[in-house]
Amino acid sequence: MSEPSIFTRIRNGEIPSEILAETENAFAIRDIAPQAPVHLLVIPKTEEYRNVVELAAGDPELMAELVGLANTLAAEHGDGDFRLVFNTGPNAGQTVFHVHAHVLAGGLEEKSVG
Ligand code: DGP
Repeated sequence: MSEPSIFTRIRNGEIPSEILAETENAFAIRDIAPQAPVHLLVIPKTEEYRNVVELAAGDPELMAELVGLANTLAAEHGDGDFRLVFNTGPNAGQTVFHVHAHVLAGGLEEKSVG
Protein backbone atom coordinates (compact mmCIF):
# COMPACT_ATOMS: atom_id res chain seq x y z
CA MET A 1 0.00 0.00 0.00
CA SER A 2 1.50 3.35 -1.01
CA GLU A 3 1.54 6.45 1.17
CA PRO A 4 -1.60 8.60 1.15
CA SER A 5 -1.39 11.50 -1.31
CA ILE A 6 -0.95 15.05 -0.08
CA PHE A 7 -4.62 15.69 -0.87
CA THR A 8 -5.78 12.72 1.19
CA ARG A 9 -3.61 13.96 4.04
CA ILE A 10 -5.23 17.40 3.78
CA ARG A 11 -8.69 15.83 3.79
CA ASN A 12 -7.75 13.78 6.85
CA GLY A 13 -6.62 16.94 8.65
CA GLU A 14 -2.94 15.92 8.77
CA ILE A 15 -1.93 18.95 6.69
CA PRO A 16 -3.78 22.22 7.31
CA SER A 17 -5.91 23.55 4.46
CA GLU A 18 -9.51 24.70 4.62
CA ILE A 19 -11.96 22.34 2.90
CA LEU A 20 -14.01 24.88 0.94
CA ALA A 21 -16.71 22.49 -0.25
CA GLU A 22 -17.53 18.84 -0.27
CA THR A 23 -19.85 16.59 -2.24
CA GLU A 24 -20.47 12.89 -1.79
CA ASN A 25 -17.32 11.91 -3.68
CA ALA A 26 -15.22 15.07 -4.02
CA PHE A 27 -13.88 18.04 -2.12
CA ALA A 28 -12.22 21.38 -2.85
CA ILE A 29 -9.32 23.40 -1.43
CA ARG A 30 -7.38 26.53 -2.42
CA ASP A 31 -4.19 25.93 -4.41
CA ILE A 32 -1.15 26.74 -2.28
CA ALA A 33 0.49 28.61 -5.19
CA PRO A 34 -2.34 30.46 -6.96
CA GLN A 35 -1.91 31.21 -10.67
CA ALA A 36 -5.11 33.31 -10.93
CA PRO A 37 -7.17 35.48 -8.56
CA VAL A 38 -9.31 32.40 -7.91
CA HIS A 39 -7.37 29.13 -8.04
CA LEU A 40 -9.03 26.15 -6.44
CA LEU A 41 -8.47 22.41 -6.67
CA VAL A 42 -11.37 19.98 -7.03
CA ILE A 43 -10.34 16.49 -5.97
CA PRO A 44 -12.04 13.09 -5.82
CA LYS A 45 -12.03 11.55 -2.36
CA THR A 46 -10.71 8.34 -3.88
CA GLU A 47 -7.04 8.10 -4.87
CA GLU A 48 -7.88 5.36 -7.35
CA TYR A 49 -7.33 7.53 -10.43
CA ARG A 50 -3.94 9.07 -11.09
CA ASN A 51 -5.03 11.39 -13.88
CA VAL A 52 -8.05 12.61 -15.82
CA VAL A 53 -7.70 9.95 -18.52
CA GLU A 54 -8.03 7.18 -15.94
CA LEU A 55 -10.87 9.02 -14.20
CA ALA A 56 -12.91 9.65 -17.35
CA ALA A 57 -12.54 6.02 -18.44
CA GLY A 58 -13.10 4.54 -15.00
CA ASP A 59 -15.86 6.69 -13.53
CA PRO A 60 -17.52 9.21 -15.86
CA GLU A 61 -20.09 10.08 -13.19
CA LEU A 62 -17.34 11.10 -10.79
CA MET A 63 -15.82 13.17 -13.58
CA ALA A 64 -19.18 14.91 -13.99
CA GLU A 65 -19.35 15.45 -10.22
CA LEU A 66 -15.99 17.25 -10.35
CA VAL A 67 -17.17 19.51 -13.16
CA GLY A 68 -20.37 20.29 -11.28
CA LEU A 69 -18.45 21.17 -8.12
CA ALA A 70 -16.09 23.37 -10.15
CA ASN A 71 -19.09 25.18 -11.60
CA THR A 72 -20.62 25.78 -8.17
CA LEU A 73 -17.32 27.07 -6.77
CA ALA A 74 -16.72 29.39 -9.73
CA ALA A 75 -20.09 31.02 -9.05
CA GLU A 76 -19.38 31.30 -5.32
CA HIS A 77 -15.83 32.62 -5.63
CA GLY A 78 -16.06 34.53 -8.92
CA ASP A 79 -18.50 35.56 -11.65
CA GLY A 80 -19.28 32.00 -12.70
CA ASP A 81 -16.84 31.75 -15.59
CA PHE A 82 -13.86 29.50 -15.14
CA ARG A 83 -11.10 27.49 -16.74
CA LEU A 84 -10.70 23.84 -15.82
CA VAL A 85 -7.18 22.40 -16.13
CA PHE A 86 -6.02 18.83 -15.60
CA ASN A 87 -2.25 18.62 -15.85
CA THR A 88 -1.64 15.11 -17.16
CA GLY A 89 1.83 13.67 -16.81
CA PRO A 90 5.05 15.15 -15.44
CA ASN A 91 5.98 16.82 -18.72
CA ALA A 92 2.69 18.73 -18.51
CA GLY A 93 3.43 19.90 -14.99
CA GLN A 94 1.57 17.24 -13.00
CA THR A 95 3.20 16.84 -9.60
CA VAL A 96 0.47 15.11 -7.59
CA PHE A 97 -0.70 11.78 -9.02
CA HIS A 98 -4.10 11.83 -7.35
CA VAL A 99 -6.29 13.30 -10.06
CA HIS A 100 -7.42 16.89 -9.46
CA ALA A 101 -8.88 19.74 -11.46
CA HIS A 102 -7.48 23.24 -11.25
CA VAL A 103 -10.37 25.74 -11.24
CA LEU A 104 -9.04 29.10 -12.44
CA ALA A 105 -11.20 32.20 -12.42
CA GLY A 106 -10.94 35.96 -12.40
CA GLY A 107 -8.67 38.06 -14.61
CA LEU A 108 -8.26 35.37 -17.28
CA GLU A 109 -9.41 37.44 -20.27
CA GLU A 110 -5.93 38.32 -21.54
CA LYS A 111 -4.56 34.83 -21.16
CA SER A 112 -7.14 32.73 -22.97
CA VAL A 113 -5.91 29.64 -24.78
CA GLY A 114 -6.69 29.35 -28.49
P1 DGP B 1 -0.32 19.60 -10.34
O1 DGP B 1 1.02 20.28 -10.52
O2 DGP B 1 -1.25 19.79 -11.53
O3 DGP B 1 -0.16 18.15 -9.96
O4 DGP B 1 -1.04 20.35 -9.15
C1 DGP B 1 -0.73 20.14 -7.82
C2 DGP B 1 -1.11 21.37 -7.09
O5 DGP B 1 -1.22 21.09 -5.72
C3 DGP B 1 -0.12 22.53 -7.22
O6 DGP B 1 -0.68 23.57 -8.00
C4 DGP B 1 0.11 23.00 -5.80
C5 DGP B 1 -0.92 22.24 -5.01
N1 DGP B 1 -0.44 21.84 -3.71
C6 DGP B 1 0.64 21.05 -3.45
N2 DGP B 1 0.79 20.87 -2.12
C7 DGP B 1 -0.23 21.56 -1.54
C8 DGP B 1 -0.61 21.75 -0.18
O7 DGP B 1 0.01 21.28 0.78
N3 DGP B 1 -1.72 22.54 0.04
C9 DGP B 1 -2.44 23.08 -0.99
N4 DGP B 1 -3.52 23.82 -0.67
N5 DGP B 1 -2.11 22.91 -2.28
C10 DGP B 1 -1.01 22.17 -2.54
